[in-house]
Amino acid sequence: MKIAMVCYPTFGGSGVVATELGLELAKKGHEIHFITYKQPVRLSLLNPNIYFHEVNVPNYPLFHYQPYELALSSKLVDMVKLHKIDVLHVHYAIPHAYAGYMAKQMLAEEGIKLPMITTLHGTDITLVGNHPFYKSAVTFSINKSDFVTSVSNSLREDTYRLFELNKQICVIPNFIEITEQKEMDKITICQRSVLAKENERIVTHISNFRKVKRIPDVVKIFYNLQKEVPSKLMMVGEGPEKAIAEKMCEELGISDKVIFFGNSNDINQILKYSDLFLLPSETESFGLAALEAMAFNVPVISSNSGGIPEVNEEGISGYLSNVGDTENMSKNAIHILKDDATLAQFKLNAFEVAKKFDIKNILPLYEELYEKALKLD
Ligand code: GMT
Repeated sequence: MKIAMVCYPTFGGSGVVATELGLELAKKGHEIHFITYKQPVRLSLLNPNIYFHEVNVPNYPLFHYQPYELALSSKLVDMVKLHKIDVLHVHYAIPHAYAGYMAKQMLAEEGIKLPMITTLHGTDITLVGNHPFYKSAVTFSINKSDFVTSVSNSLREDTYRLFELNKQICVIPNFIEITEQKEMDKITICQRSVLAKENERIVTHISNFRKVKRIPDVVKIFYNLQKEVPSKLMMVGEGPEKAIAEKMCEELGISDKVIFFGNSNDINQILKYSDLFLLPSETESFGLAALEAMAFNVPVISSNSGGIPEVNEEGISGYLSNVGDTENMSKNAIHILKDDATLAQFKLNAFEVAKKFDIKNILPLYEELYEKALKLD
Protein backbone atom coordinates (compact mmCIF):
# COMPACT_ATOMS: atom_id res chain seq x y z
CA MET A 1 0.00 0.00 0.00
CA LYS A 2 1.04 3.61 -0.51
CA ILE A 3 0.23 5.55 2.64
CA ALA A 4 0.54 9.29 3.31
CA MET A 5 1.29 10.09 6.99
CA VAL A 6 0.60 13.57 8.29
CA CYS A 7 1.91 14.45 11.76
CA TYR A 8 3.72 17.03 13.87
CA PRO A 9 7.43 16.49 13.23
CA THR A 10 8.64 17.83 16.58
CA PHE A 11 9.48 16.05 19.86
CA GLY A 12 6.14 14.80 21.16
CA GLY A 13 4.14 11.64 21.38
CA SER A 14 1.89 11.89 18.34
CA GLY A 15 4.80 12.57 15.96
CA VAL A 16 6.80 9.74 17.50
CA VAL A 17 3.89 7.31 17.10
CA ALA A 18 3.34 8.35 13.46
CA THR A 19 7.05 8.03 12.68
CA GLU A 20 7.53 4.65 14.33
CA LEU A 21 4.35 3.36 12.68
CA GLY A 22 5.55 4.56 9.27
CA LEU A 23 9.00 3.01 9.74
CA GLU A 24 7.53 -0.34 10.75
CA LEU A 25 5.06 -0.35 7.84
CA ALA A 26 7.93 0.48 5.48
CA LYS A 27 9.87 -2.53 6.80
CA LYS A 28 6.89 -4.67 5.77
CA GLY A 29 7.09 -3.31 2.23
CA HIS A 30 4.49 -0.54 2.30
CA GLU A 31 5.46 2.77 0.69
CA ILE A 32 5.20 5.55 3.29
CA HIS A 33 5.10 9.26 2.46
CA PHE A 34 5.51 11.65 5.39
CA ILE A 35 3.98 15.03 4.60
CA THR A 36 4.72 17.74 7.14
CA TYR A 37 6.63 21.02 7.65
CA LYS A 38 9.93 19.48 8.83
CA GLN A 39 11.56 16.07 8.78
CA PRO A 40 10.15 14.22 11.83
CA VAL A 41 12.79 13.92 14.57
CA ARG A 42 12.93 10.15 14.65
CA LEU A 43 12.69 9.67 10.90
CA SER A 44 15.71 8.33 9.11
CA LEU A 45 15.38 8.78 5.38
CA LEU A 46 17.91 6.01 4.81
CA ASN A 47 15.13 3.46 5.16
CA PRO A 48 13.84 1.99 1.93
CA ASN A 49 10.17 2.78 1.19
CA ILE A 50 10.27 6.03 3.21
CA TYR A 51 9.71 9.40 1.57
CA PHE A 52 9.47 12.86 3.07
CA HIS A 53 7.68 15.79 1.41
CA GLU A 54 8.10 19.14 3.09
CA VAL A 55 5.16 21.52 3.34
CA ASN A 56 6.44 25.03 2.71
CA VAL A 57 4.49 28.01 3.96
CA PRO A 58 5.89 31.17 2.37
CA ASN A 59 5.98 34.06 4.78
CA TYR A 60 3.82 36.87 3.42
CA PRO A 61 3.77 40.08 5.51
CA LEU A 62 0.07 40.72 4.86
CA PHE A 63 -0.84 37.62 6.85
CA HIS A 64 -0.86 37.83 10.61
CA TYR A 65 -1.11 34.00 10.62
CA GLN A 66 0.46 32.00 7.79
CA PRO A 67 -2.11 29.56 6.25
CA TYR A 68 -0.47 26.18 7.03
CA GLU A 69 -3.69 24.15 6.48
CA LEU A 70 -3.98 25.55 2.97
CA ALA A 71 -0.37 24.69 2.12
CA LEU A 72 -0.79 21.22 3.65
CA SER A 73 -3.97 20.42 1.74
CA SER A 74 -2.43 21.61 -1.55
CA LYS A 75 0.70 19.53 -0.90
CA LEU A 76 -1.47 16.51 -0.11
CA VAL A 77 -3.36 16.87 -3.39
CA ASP A 78 -0.11 17.16 -5.37
CA MET A 79 1.60 14.23 -3.63
CA VAL A 80 -1.44 11.94 -3.84
CA LYS A 81 -1.61 12.54 -7.60
CA LEU A 82 2.15 12.26 -8.16
CA HIS A 83 2.76 9.14 -6.07
CA LYS A 84 -0.65 7.50 -6.50
CA ILE A 85 -1.24 7.36 -2.73
CA ASP A 86 -3.92 4.86 -1.63
CA VAL A 87 -4.69 5.99 1.93
CA LEU A 88 -4.21 9.12 4.03
CA HIS A 89 -3.48 8.71 7.75
CA VAL A 90 -3.49 11.91 9.79
CA HIS A 91 -2.18 12.03 13.36
CA TYR A 92 -3.56 14.70 15.73
CA ALA A 93 -6.86 16.18 14.57
CA ILE A 94 -5.84 19.83 14.58
CA PRO A 95 -5.44 20.96 11.85
CA HIS A 96 -4.54 17.74 10.08
CA ALA A 97 -8.02 16.19 9.83
CA TYR A 98 -9.38 19.48 8.52
CA ALA A 99 -6.62 19.84 5.88
CA GLY A 100 -7.00 16.16 4.99
CA TYR A 101 -10.72 16.56 4.39
CA MET A 102 -10.10 19.57 2.11
CA ALA A 103 -7.57 17.53 0.11
CA LYS A 104 -10.04 14.65 -0.12
CA GLN A 105 -12.72 16.97 -1.51
CA MET A 106 -10.37 18.58 -4.05
CA LEU A 107 -9.30 15.15 -5.28
CA ALA A 108 -12.92 13.94 -5.46
CA GLU A 109 -13.57 16.79 -7.94
CA GLU A 110 -11.07 15.07 -10.23
CA GLY A 111 -12.55 11.63 -9.62
CA ILE A 112 -9.70 10.51 -7.29
CA LYS A 113 -10.64 8.61 -4.14
CA LEU A 114 -8.61 9.20 -0.96
CA PRO A 115 -9.83 7.39 2.17
CA MET A 116 -8.77 9.18 5.36
CA ILE A 117 -8.00 7.79 8.80
CA THR A 118 -7.72 10.22 11.71
CA THR A 119 -5.89 9.18 14.86
CA LEU A 120 -6.75 11.21 17.95
CA HIS A 121 -3.83 11.59 20.34
CA GLY A 122 -4.97 13.55 23.37
CA THR A 123 -4.61 17.29 23.63
CA ASP A 124 -6.26 17.62 20.19
CA ILE A 125 -9.40 16.52 22.08
CA THR A 126 -8.96 17.24 25.78
CA LEU A 127 -7.24 20.63 25.75
CA VAL A 128 -7.04 22.36 22.37
CA GLY A 129 -9.78 20.80 20.23
CA ASN A 130 -12.33 21.25 22.93
CA HIS A 131 -11.84 25.03 22.98
CA PRO A 132 -14.97 26.83 21.68
CA PHE A 133 -12.87 28.57 19.00
CA TYR A 134 -11.97 25.24 17.40
CA LYS A 135 -14.76 22.88 18.42
CA SER A 136 -17.01 23.18 15.33
CA ALA A 137 -14.16 22.58 12.90
CA VAL A 138 -12.77 19.69 14.95
CA THR A 139 -16.21 18.04 15.24
CA PHE A 140 -16.75 18.46 11.50
CA SER A 141 -13.40 17.04 10.48
CA ILE A 142 -13.65 14.03 12.81
CA ASN A 143 -17.14 13.27 11.48
CA LYS A 144 -15.85 13.55 7.91
CA SER A 145 -12.95 11.10 8.48
CA ASP A 146 -13.59 7.65 7.02
CA PHE A 147 -12.16 5.97 10.12
CA VAL A 148 -11.28 7.40 13.51
CA THR A 149 -8.94 5.81 16.02
CA SER A 150 -7.94 6.85 19.52
CA VAL A 151 -4.86 5.76 21.46
CA SER A 152 -6.76 4.66 24.60
CA ASN A 153 -10.22 3.81 25.90
CA SER A 154 -10.05 6.87 28.10
CA LEU A 155 -9.50 9.15 25.09
CA ARG A 156 -12.38 7.51 23.25
CA GLU A 157 -14.70 8.19 26.21
CA ASP A 158 -13.45 11.79 26.45
CA THR A 159 -14.06 12.33 22.73
CA TYR A 160 -17.64 11.05 22.90
CA ARG A 161 -18.25 13.16 26.02
CA LEU A 162 -16.83 16.38 24.59
CA PHE A 163 -17.96 16.26 20.92
CA GLU A 164 -21.17 15.45 19.11
CA LEU A 165 -19.99 12.65 16.90
CA ASN A 166 -21.69 10.32 14.47
CA LYS A 167 -18.54 8.26 13.98
CA GLN A 168 -17.38 5.08 15.66
CA ILE A 169 -14.01 5.42 17.34
CA CYS A 170 -11.79 2.38 17.29
CA VAL A 171 -9.15 2.12 20.03
CA ILE A 172 -5.68 1.20 18.79
CA PRO A 173 -3.25 1.66 21.67
CA ASN A 174 0.19 3.16 21.23
CA PHE A 175 3.03 0.70 20.89
CA ILE A 176 6.69 0.18 21.49
CA GLU A 177 9.46 -1.71 19.81
CA ILE A 178 10.63 -4.15 22.45
CA THR A 179 14.42 -4.17 22.80
CA GLU A 180 15.67 -7.43 24.25
CA GLN A 181 18.16 -7.26 27.13
CA LYS A 182 21.17 -8.18 25.00
CA GLU A 183 20.34 -5.35 22.58
CA MET A 184 20.04 -2.90 25.50
CA ASP A 185 23.48 -3.96 26.73
CA LYS A 186 24.91 -2.86 23.40
CA ILE A 187 23.89 0.77 24.02
CA THR A 188 27.19 2.11 25.27
CA ILE A 189 27.45 5.68 24.03
CA CYS A 190 27.26 7.12 27.52
CA GLN A 191 28.58 5.63 30.76
CA ARG A 192 26.36 5.45 33.85
CA SER A 193 29.06 7.30 35.81
CA VAL A 194 28.37 10.41 33.70
CA LEU A 195 24.84 10.54 35.13
CA ALA A 196 25.25 9.48 38.77
CA LYS A 197 27.51 7.95 41.39
CA GLU A 198 27.39 4.17 41.80
CA ASN A 199 25.35 4.32 45.03
CA GLU A 200 22.78 6.75 43.57
CA ARG A 201 19.47 5.81 41.94
CA ILE A 202 18.62 7.47 38.65
CA VAL A 203 15.17 9.04 38.36
CA THR A 204 13.98 10.37 34.99
CA HIS A 205 11.29 12.63 33.57
CA ILE A 206 10.86 13.17 29.82
CA SER A 207 8.28 15.54 28.34
CA ASN A 208 7.66 18.77 26.48
CA PHE A 209 7.59 20.66 29.81
CA ARG A 210 4.07 22.05 29.36
CA LYS A 211 1.74 22.94 32.24
CA VAL A 212 -0.22 19.71 31.73
CA LYS A 213 2.90 17.72 32.77
CA ARG A 214 2.91 19.30 36.28
CA ILE A 215 6.66 19.84 36.23
CA PRO A 216 6.74 21.36 39.76
CA ASP A 217 5.33 18.03 41.02
CA VAL A 218 8.27 16.20 39.44
CA VAL A 219 10.67 18.43 41.38
CA LYS A 220 8.67 18.06 44.64
CA ILE A 221 8.63 14.25 44.38
CA PHE A 222 12.36 14.16 43.70
CA TYR A 223 13.05 16.60 46.55
CA ASN A 224 11.27 14.28 49.03
CA LEU A 225 12.89 11.19 47.53
CA GLN A 226 16.51 12.39 47.62
CA LYS A 227 16.17 13.05 51.37
CA GLU A 228 15.63 9.30 51.89
CA VAL A 229 17.41 7.65 48.96
CA PRO A 230 20.64 8.93 47.36
CA SER A 231 19.57 9.79 43.82
CA LYS A 232 19.88 12.02 40.76
CA LEU A 233 17.11 13.43 38.56
CA MET A 234 17.37 13.49 34.76
CA MET A 235 15.07 16.12 33.21
CA VAL A 236 14.80 15.57 29.47
CA GLY A 237 12.94 17.94 27.15
CA GLU A 238 12.23 21.58 26.44
CA GLY A 239 9.18 23.71 27.15
CA PRO A 240 7.78 26.67 29.04
CA GLU A 241 7.96 25.03 32.49
CA LYS A 242 11.67 24.19 32.27
CA ALA A 243 12.87 27.55 33.64
CA ILE A 244 10.39 27.24 36.54
CA ALA A 245 11.81 23.81 37.38
CA GLU A 246 15.40 25.09 37.24
CA LYS A 247 14.50 27.91 39.63
CA MET A 248 12.70 25.52 42.00
CA CYS A 249 15.73 23.23 42.12
CA GLU A 250 17.94 26.18 42.96
CA GLU A 251 15.61 27.36 45.74
CA LEU A 252 15.36 23.85 47.19
CA GLY A 253 19.16 23.48 47.09
CA ILE A 254 19.12 20.41 44.84
CA SER A 255 20.54 21.86 41.59
CA ASP A 256 23.66 19.68 41.89
CA LYS A 257 21.42 16.60 41.88
CA VAL A 258 19.42 17.48 38.77
CA ILE A 259 20.60 17.37 35.14
CA PHE A 260 18.57 19.29 32.54
CA PHE A 261 19.31 17.80 29.13
CA GLY A 262 16.96 19.75 26.85
CA ASN A 263 15.58 17.86 23.86
CA SER A 264 17.61 14.74 23.30
CA ASN A 265 17.92 12.08 20.66
CA ASP A 266 19.71 9.87 23.21
CA ILE A 267 16.66 8.94 25.27
CA ASN A 268 17.52 5.24 25.07
CA GLN A 269 20.91 5.84 26.71
CA ILE A 270 19.28 7.69 29.60
CA LEU A 271 16.44 5.18 30.02
CA LYS A 272 18.88 2.29 29.98
CA TYR A 273 20.38 3.53 33.28
CA SER A 274 17.16 4.83 34.85
CA ASP A 275 15.62 3.24 37.96
CA LEU A 276 12.37 5.19 38.07
CA PHE A 277 10.25 7.32 35.73
CA LEU A 278 8.03 10.18 36.98
CA LEU A 279 4.84 11.17 35.13
CA PRO A 280 2.56 13.16 37.48
CA SER A 281 0.57 14.76 34.58
CA GLU A 282 -2.74 16.58 35.00
CA THR A 283 -4.05 14.45 32.14
CA GLU A 284 -2.50 12.10 29.64
CA SER A 285 -4.43 10.26 26.96
CA PHE A 286 -1.90 7.43 27.03
CA GLY A 287 1.53 8.36 28.39
CA LEU A 288 3.86 7.08 25.69
CA ALA A 289 6.87 8.36 27.61
CA ALA A 290 5.96 6.04 30.50
CA LEU A 291 5.63 3.08 28.13
CA GLU A 292 9.02 3.86 26.57
CA ALA A 293 10.52 3.84 30.07
CA MET A 294 8.83 0.56 30.99
CA ALA A 295 10.22 -1.05 27.84
CA PHE A 296 13.65 -0.20 29.30
CA ASN A 297 12.79 -1.95 32.61
CA VAL A 298 11.95 1.33 34.33
CA PRO A 299 9.01 1.35 36.79
CA VAL A 300 6.70 4.38 36.78
CA ILE A 301 5.29 6.71 39.42
CA SER A 302 2.37 8.50 37.80
CA SER A 303 -0.94 10.20 38.31
CA ASN A 304 -4.04 8.09 37.73
CA SER A 305 -5.60 10.41 35.18
CA GLY A 306 -6.78 9.78 31.60
CA GLY A 307 -5.32 6.73 29.89
CA ILE A 308 -2.33 6.28 32.21
CA PRO A 309 -4.00 3.41 34.17
CA GLU A 310 -4.26 1.53 30.85
CA VAL A 311 -0.44 1.57 30.68
CA ASN A 312 0.96 1.73 34.22
CA GLU A 313 -0.42 -1.12 36.36
CA GLU A 314 -0.89 -0.29 40.05
CA GLY A 315 1.55 -2.19 42.29
CA ILE A 316 3.00 -4.05 39.29
CA SER A 317 4.81 -1.74 36.88
CA GLY A 318 4.71 1.12 39.41
CA TYR A 319 2.14 3.13 41.33
CA LEU A 320 -0.62 5.63 40.50
CA SER A 321 -1.84 8.47 42.73
CA ASN A 322 -4.40 11.25 42.47
CA VAL A 323 -3.26 14.27 40.45
CA GLY A 324 -1.22 16.57 42.68
CA ASP A 325 -0.77 14.09 45.53
CA THR A 326 3.00 14.44 45.59
CA GLU A 327 3.22 13.08 49.14
CA ASN A 328 1.75 9.75 48.05
CA MET A 329 3.88 9.73 44.90
CA SER A 330 7.03 10.38 46.97
CA LYS A 331 6.12 7.60 49.42
CA ASN A 332 5.65 5.15 46.55
CA ALA A 333 8.88 6.25 44.86
CA ILE A 334 10.80 5.65 48.10
CA HIS A 335 9.17 2.23 48.45
CA ILE A 336 10.30 1.15 44.97
CA LEU A 337 13.85 2.51 45.29
CA LYS A 338 14.64 1.76 48.93
CA ASP A 339 15.98 -1.77 48.47
CA ASP A 340 17.55 -3.61 45.54
CA ALA A 341 15.22 -6.62 45.64
CA THR A 342 12.03 -4.52 45.42
CA LEU A 343 13.49 -2.43 42.63
CA ALA A 344 14.58 -5.52 40.69
CA GLN A 345 11.03 -6.96 40.89
CA PHE A 346 9.42 -3.71 39.70
CA LYS A 347 11.92 -3.50 36.85
CA LEU A 348 11.03 -7.00 35.67
CA ASN A 349 7.31 -6.27 35.97
CA ALA A 350 7.61 -2.99 34.05
CA PHE A 351 9.20 -4.81 31.13
CA GLU A 352 6.54 -7.55 31.19
CA VAL A 353 3.70 -5.00 31.12
CA ALA A 354 5.42 -3.06 28.30
CA LYS A 355 5.53 -6.24 26.20
CA LYS A 356 1.71 -6.11 25.90
CA PHE A 357 2.22 -3.04 23.70
CA ASP A 358 4.76 -4.66 21.40
CA ILE A 359 4.48 -3.14 17.94
CA LYS A 360 4.17 -6.66 16.53
CA ASN A 361 0.74 -6.93 18.16
CA ILE A 362 -0.44 -3.44 17.24
CA LEU A 363 0.74 -3.08 13.64
CA PRO A 364 -1.76 -5.62 12.22
CA LEU A 365 -4.61 -3.53 13.70
CA TYR A 366 -3.56 -0.55 11.59
CA GLU A 367 -2.98 -2.71 8.50
CA GLU A 368 -6.48 -4.13 8.88
CA LEU A 369 -7.86 -0.60 8.99
CA TYR A 370 -5.95 0.44 5.86
CA GLU A 371 -7.33 -2.63 4.05
CA LYS A 372 -10.87 -1.66 5.09
CA ALA A 373 -10.25 1.92 3.95
CA LEU A 374 -9.15 0.69 0.51
CA LYS A 375 -12.41 -1.23 0.13
CA LEU A 376 -14.61 1.83 0.81
CA ASP A 377 -16.92 2.85 -2.04
O1 GMT B 1 1.89 15.21 25.69
C1 GMT B 1 1.85 16.11 24.85
O2 GMT B 1 1.60 17.24 25.14
C2 GMT B 1 2.17 15.80 23.42
C3 GMT B 1 1.08 15.03 22.79
C4 GMT B 1 1.40 14.84 21.33
O3 GMT B 1 0.48 14.80 20.54
O4 GMT B 1 2.53 14.74 20.92
O5 GMT B 1 0.94 13.78 23.46
C5 GMT B 1 -0.32 13.12 23.37
O6 GMT B 1 -0.16 12.03 22.46
C6 GMT B 1 0.72 10.99 22.91
C7 GMT B 1 0.82 9.94 21.80
O7 GMT B 1 -0.38 9.36 21.50
C8 GMT B 1 0.22 10.40 24.23
O8 GMT B 1 1.07 9.38 24.67
C9 GMT B 1 0.16 11.52 25.28
O9 GMT B 1 -0.39 10.99 26.47
C10 GMT B 1 -0.72 12.66 24.77
N1 GMT B 1 -0.63 13.78 25.72
C11 GMT B 1 -1.67 14.17 26.47
O10 GMT B 1 -2.76 13.63 26.42
C12 GMT B 1 -1.40 15.30 27.39
